[in-house]
Amino acid sequence: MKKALITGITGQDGSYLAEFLLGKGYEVHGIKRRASLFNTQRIDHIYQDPHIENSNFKLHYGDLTDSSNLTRILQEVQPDEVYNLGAQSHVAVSFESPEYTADVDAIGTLRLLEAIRFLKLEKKTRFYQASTSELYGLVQETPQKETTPFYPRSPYAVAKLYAYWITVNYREAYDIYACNGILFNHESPRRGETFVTRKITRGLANIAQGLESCLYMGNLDSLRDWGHAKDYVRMQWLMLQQEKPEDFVIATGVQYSVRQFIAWSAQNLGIELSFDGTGVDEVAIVKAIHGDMAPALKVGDVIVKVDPRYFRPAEVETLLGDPTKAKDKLGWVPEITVQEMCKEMVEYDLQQAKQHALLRSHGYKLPVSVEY
Ligand code: NDP
Ligand code: GDR
Repeated sequence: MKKALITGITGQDGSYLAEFLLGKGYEVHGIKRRASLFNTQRIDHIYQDPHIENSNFKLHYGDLTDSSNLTRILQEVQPDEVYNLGAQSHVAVSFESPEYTADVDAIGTLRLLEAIRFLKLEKKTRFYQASTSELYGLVQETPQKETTPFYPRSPYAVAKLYAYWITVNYREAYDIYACNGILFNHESPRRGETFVTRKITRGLANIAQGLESCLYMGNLDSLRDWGHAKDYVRMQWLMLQQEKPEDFVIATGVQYSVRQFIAWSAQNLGIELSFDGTGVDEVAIVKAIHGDMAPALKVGDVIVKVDPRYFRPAEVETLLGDPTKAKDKLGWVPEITVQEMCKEMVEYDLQQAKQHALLRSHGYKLPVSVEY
């Protein structure tokens, strides 16, 4: 039985990857951070009581800022594959916590690679690094592929640039099987609530159910190449199954604006929107309502407003990936379209909003809005 160790197992990708690897018969180990509240909601459905014998899903307390902890876990587990998905992964937050972001996202990667080297696991352990389309930042070529020059535009992207190159360096210097997956944005109902797609689907579902009145957004013109996280974790595994380690762009090859994603999300709730104004004055107004999913709304309501507080100090305006190499070498075919994904996310968030509305009508106080 192969053993995999996943950092960031409690995150969106970690949870899908853990499910995927368990399905392939792996023994899956995950590193989770100690938190004052439970932080395992995304993996509770695959959790196994550690008291049962032959459990093939194990969690270890740890942190990417703690070398001795990482080294001890690697020594204990002796993994065949390490997936480094752990990160302070929010671009806007990285402008507020740049040093911490560098420590976790850049030096955290080095710590893991050093642990592999220190424990002499170079020949045994294959390493996947969660690299990102944010490396392209101020894009130098469209669409972006493996050879496109990088131009990072945030402390997050700069930290990930270090992680990208240290992964390449350890591959070349120590012959470790180490790969970068340069993944473009990927989303799902498990996406963190402060990333733009989930902020939109959750915010509009809450508004439709009367839990909130307005969704405040940043740059609506931003263009992204969005895929589904389930499709993307399959590629993370495939990259570690090749004869020799290489870096791959994973993307759909199609881009849309944030405004378009808002319009689709609204349509999935039976709401037609009209966008008025531009830049900081832009708003979206309810033009028509179909069906009964938005009982709290009426025609003419303003439910989206741009708020400059969500503009970033340096923005990545456009990203569009060219996944040709992954298609040719890994047989990459994304199975879920962005429109299908948007529908799935809205349905999930509408269900949640209905439950919250019911609980609220019985006196429970629940948080509904989020920053970023
Ligand atoms: P999430 O933000 O959902 O998950 C991040 C994970 O990292 C969480 O499990 C989090 O733990 C953990 N983590 C954060 N800080 C630390 C730390 N100091 N030590 C150990 N673990 C830590 O991200 P995604 O699942 O969306 O992304 C996975 C990886 O892929 C990240 O590295 C991200 O930067 C990268 N990426 C993501 C893309 C996307 O579109 N989703 C695209 C390209 C790259 P906790 O739950 O406790 O917060
Ligand atoms: P991104 O994702 O920065 O691409 O990083 P995010 O969803 O946060 O932003 C995408 C684009 O939408 C614009 N935007 C807003 N973003 C947020 N969060 N909130 C808003 O209100 C808002 N309004 C407009 C942003 O300015 C941006 O242009 C994600 C993360 O998962 C990274 O970890 C990963 O590396 C990259 O995707 C690929």
